[in-house]
Amino acid sequence: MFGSSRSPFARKAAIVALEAGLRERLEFIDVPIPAPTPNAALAAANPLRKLPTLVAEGGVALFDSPVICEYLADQGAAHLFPVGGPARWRALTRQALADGLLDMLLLWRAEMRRPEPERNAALFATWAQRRDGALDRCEAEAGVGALDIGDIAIGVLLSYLDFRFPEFDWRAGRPRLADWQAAIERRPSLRADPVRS
Ligand SMILES: N[C@@H](CCC(=O)N[C@@H](CS)C(=O)NCC(=O)O)C(=O)O
Repeated sequence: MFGSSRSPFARKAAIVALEAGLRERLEFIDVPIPAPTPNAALAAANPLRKLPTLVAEGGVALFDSPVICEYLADQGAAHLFPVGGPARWRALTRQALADGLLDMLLLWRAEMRRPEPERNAALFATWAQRRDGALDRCEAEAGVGALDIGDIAIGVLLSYLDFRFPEFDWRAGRPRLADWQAAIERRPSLRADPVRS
């Protein structure tokens, strides 16, 4: 699997590999972001050159992270993707919520790297509203139901916020989510180093 120690999406896939008992069979190839030159093997597997990209047995390339996670879970942690019914749509939608906010946070960081006069201030206001709304949804739903891919995606999202946006106190006003995150972070799969475990 092509990934990066700093990619939350690659971390999500590595966590699912651990939950599925597959981590030893997974070779994690750490690709720097931004890369000075494109990684040729990654580009051959995925023309979008996104991380993570998994080259499965038989040479089949799989992406993006929801597809990789479902493939890995299918081999040892199938409960993470409930089969059919409301539990499935809830799990997938919560994964999409977390992944969607992560996509936005990557754009946020890119915008912050531009010189201040060139930044689009209006973007930050709408991003902040969407971020807060998504986190409020997570607060409202914290701890409901059995562990699934939505929970893993939200756990990854919250630790990315701690890592990249330490000045933003997402825990303020969200006590259930804060307690929930402290608990899920104790799982061995979330404690593990995504690259070296
Ligand atoms: N929707 C994709 C998003 C993947 C993504 O944006 N990965 C980032 C790293 S966190 C990436 O590859 N960035 C490098 C680039 O876009 O060139 C997924 O879930 O896998």
